[in-house]
Amino acid sequence: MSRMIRALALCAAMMPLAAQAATVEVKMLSHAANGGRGFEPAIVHIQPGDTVHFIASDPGHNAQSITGMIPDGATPFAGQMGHDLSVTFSKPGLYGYKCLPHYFLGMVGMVVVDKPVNEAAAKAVSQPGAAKIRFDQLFAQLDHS
Ligand SMILES: [Cu+2]
Repeated sequence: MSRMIRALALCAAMMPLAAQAATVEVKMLSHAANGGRGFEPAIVHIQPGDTVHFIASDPGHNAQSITGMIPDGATPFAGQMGHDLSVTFSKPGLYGYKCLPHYFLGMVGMVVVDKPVNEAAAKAVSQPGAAKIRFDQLFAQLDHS
């Protein structure tokens, strides 16, 4: 193998490390697949450095992290009502989030960055109203994915 070809092969082998960060879209909806208000998709799996773009598809919603449901040392986030929000996630772990006015109605979602290392702590957070039912569904989905 010539030195040039060897160098090219090395570059190709290293490509995944240099892969561009991805952006994933999550819609904030008044009529999600389950019939009620919700985030779609409700669970997204991404890698550190990737961005989630929350889209204000319908008015009157936001996305904000739930205290106790993000990894240690991670930065909480909170979008403005009715506005898109882009969040870049760097720390691995599970991020539980809510729509503030519809939290108790179960408008919640999860972002999983690499592995849900803080899943047990996130599960232990007490949830209001229908948010508990919805999170039970999402955790069950996560555990079987
Ligand atoms: Cu909402």
